Amino acid sequence: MGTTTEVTQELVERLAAASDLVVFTGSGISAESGIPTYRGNLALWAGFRAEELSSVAAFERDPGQVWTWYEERRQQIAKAEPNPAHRAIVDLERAFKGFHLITQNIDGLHQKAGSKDPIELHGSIWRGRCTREHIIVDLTECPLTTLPPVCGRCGAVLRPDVVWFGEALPHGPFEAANLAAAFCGAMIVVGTSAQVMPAASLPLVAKQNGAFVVEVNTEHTAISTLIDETLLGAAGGVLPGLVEKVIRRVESR
Ligand code: BV8
Repeated sequence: MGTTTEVTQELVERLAAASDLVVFTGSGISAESGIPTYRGNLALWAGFRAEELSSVAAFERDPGQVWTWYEERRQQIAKAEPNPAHRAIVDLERAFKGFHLITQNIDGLHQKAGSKDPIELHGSIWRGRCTREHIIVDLTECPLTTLPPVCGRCGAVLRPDVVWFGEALPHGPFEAANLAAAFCGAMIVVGTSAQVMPAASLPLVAKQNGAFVVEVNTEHTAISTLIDETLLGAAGGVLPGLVEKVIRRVESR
């Protein structure tokens, strides 16, 4: 379980040798785009912890308050641009036949960077779900003219189409993520503290199935002692260099 601040040749070889590569991201990858992380400035809002506001109980108690929080995050994310780390992942997707991007992020910045169809484990802040009919609708209007937004079909209040604490992850995406993790030859984990379950189990699923697992983070995380390598640094700073070397190695085969 090594720690490095340099992109070593061994690291490049192990990643380039993978037939199937998975990239798994958390909010740290969007930090350099100006989006606060959960353990960072997003931790507290109006005296509430993020975990408290991201809950059915909070929404039932005061849907207006929860929507005010999500709308503030939407407006902040709408102004944000993908950073070099998001773009490096798009380059990886082009270079590897077997490639999956799994994200815990609801900000949509991977898609904005050009990633094809990331597996969104925790949903998206750019979709809504009808609280009566449970249909999912795109909610790209920003700022929202009506808060809380309502269902265009039945008029019931919409909720953000995100997974709240205490709620199960959507079956399809979680199943697809587990399969991708179980069958990959290597996984790059970027910008997650790996504390929220069941998402944080995915790097361990990959490790247990023989994959080479490296994390890119500004600090050690809950999985650092359980995986192969920790590449210490800001994702926007180190990922482009790592990806460039890996792609050159893949293309030299
Ligand atoms: C469920 C959407 C059951 C909403 C999110 C005890 C043990 C195990 C589990 C639990 C437990 N108690 C409770 C649970 C369950 C709970 C959980 O795991 N809680 C944690 C806090 C202990 N999990 C759940 O509730 C899940 N559901 O268990 O349901 C069930 C099962 C079946 C049937 C019915 C019910 C649902 C979890 C999903 C919740 N929704 N988001 C919204 O956003 O509003 S989770 C949300 O938080 C994010 O999506 C993400 O997953 C998580 C935050 O983690 P990170 O993204 O890693 O962010 P963090 O700030 O922690 O870390 C940032 C990292 O980046 C740091 O390491 C930092 O160093 C690094 N970094 C910073 N800058 C940079 C950087 N790295 C690189 N470059 C940089 N520039």
